[in-house]
Amino acid sequence: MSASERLSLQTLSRLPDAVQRPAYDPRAVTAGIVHLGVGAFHRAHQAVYVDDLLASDPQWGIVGASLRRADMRDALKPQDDLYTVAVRSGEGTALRVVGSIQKIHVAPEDPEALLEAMCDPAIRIVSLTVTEKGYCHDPATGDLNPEHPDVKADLANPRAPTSAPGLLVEALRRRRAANIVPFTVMPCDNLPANGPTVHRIMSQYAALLDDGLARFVETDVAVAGTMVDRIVPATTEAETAEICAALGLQDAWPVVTEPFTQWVIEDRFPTGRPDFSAVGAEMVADVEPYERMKLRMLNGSHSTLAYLGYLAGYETVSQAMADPAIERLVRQLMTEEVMPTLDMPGTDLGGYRDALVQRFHNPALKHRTWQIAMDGSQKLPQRFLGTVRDRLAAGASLDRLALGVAAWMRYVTAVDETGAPIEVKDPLAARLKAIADETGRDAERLAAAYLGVEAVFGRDLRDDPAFARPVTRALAMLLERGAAATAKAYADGQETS
Ligand code: CS2
Repeated sequence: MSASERLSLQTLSRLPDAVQRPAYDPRAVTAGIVHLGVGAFHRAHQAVYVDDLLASDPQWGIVGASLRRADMRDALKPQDDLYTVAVRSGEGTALRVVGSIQKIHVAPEDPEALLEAMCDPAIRIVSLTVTEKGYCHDPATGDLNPEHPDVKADLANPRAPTSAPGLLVEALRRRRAANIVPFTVMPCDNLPANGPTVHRIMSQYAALLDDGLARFVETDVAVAGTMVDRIVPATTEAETAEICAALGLQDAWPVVTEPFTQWVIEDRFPTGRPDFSAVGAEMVADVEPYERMKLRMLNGSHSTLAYLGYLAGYETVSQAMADPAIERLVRQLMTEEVMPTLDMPGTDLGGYRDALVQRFHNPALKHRTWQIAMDGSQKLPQRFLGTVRDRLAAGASLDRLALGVAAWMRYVTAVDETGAPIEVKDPLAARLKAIADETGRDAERLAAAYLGVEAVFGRDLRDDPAFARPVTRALAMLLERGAAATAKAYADGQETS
């Protein structure tokens, strides 16, 4: 067998026995789901559940779409959209080839082909992983941002949209006009209350076009919120080479992930759905408490690790976690400041926290702090600020939350502790850097200037001294003593000294 041959339907049978492969004939599958945003996360999460599902119910294949770039389609098309999922932990690696994606559209190349797929009556679900910023909303309020350049472009040309809200609403409009039942929308991104939030964004977008359409979207379209969880770092070249060697075949873009996976889905699919619970998803009436728990516990800790860890010179999450002060700090953050805000009867939150700490330690994952640090302006509200508002309302302490927020502020100044530039990826990066350049290094002024960014902090937090004070204190210590020493001082309970 030559290692230069490509993974494909043709070569599938040549995989080593240890590699799991589809338990169905991918050629016999028909499409039931369109997925917008075929990135690593989708391929390691929803597409794996669907891969399990197809063995008993072959009508739920996935037609994928990339909303910006062609790279995923280009990588997977020559291999019949098959790809490998490598599940890695300290115990080793398990490989699995997934066949649930049937085709990938590239929206900017041919929006019409994607809209046609979304209007196929066999499609019952349109799911999304377009990242927080893909919803074109204001992160502080959760409302559509009508000034967003993609929204403005779509409103000017609504029949050939390119944004996620534009595509969803146009496809729903066409289905309505053709008397085809609407699909259920299933957002799978880390937004707060992602079901109601995405429903509102769609309705608001539709209202800018047509009142009747807006009413239809509001009342006749179902949006099933979800909580999704699996850590999926960007695949490195070395990992790709290792995986190809183990396959004996070339896979242009495998995904690497952890053993843990969780999917909680709001059971709201009036026009049909597959038996997701048969493949391990949890169907619930109200998904919000699960989302809140996950966003505040996992993602809040992740962002704290990302900003403090990056500034302290740690490249990956597991390296940051190997710093005992940072590990202690993350535990304190969850136990003392996040867990009291969660109302989860029947859930062992302490056990959930301990499992998270263990997942963050996974030495086999190269999850870069820089990757998680991306798009902080879109992530802070659901990861930190909801918790902050609950703590403020309860008159409770929030020093560790404030430290996470201050570490973000220090990070977006775009200069690290050695004076080298930081490549800050964020839709607001230029503005955030300009704020630092204009304001200088005075913690009080810098914190006040960042707290004034309304799209992140809203109007309430800027003027609340119970929040501004601990943020300013943390930022002062970060600027003076650096992230490693600050993390240690906070972990030792010396944050006010
Ligand atoms: C991470 C998430 O990149 C990030 O911001 O916090 O992608 C995280 O790994 C997932 O939400 C885990 O489910």
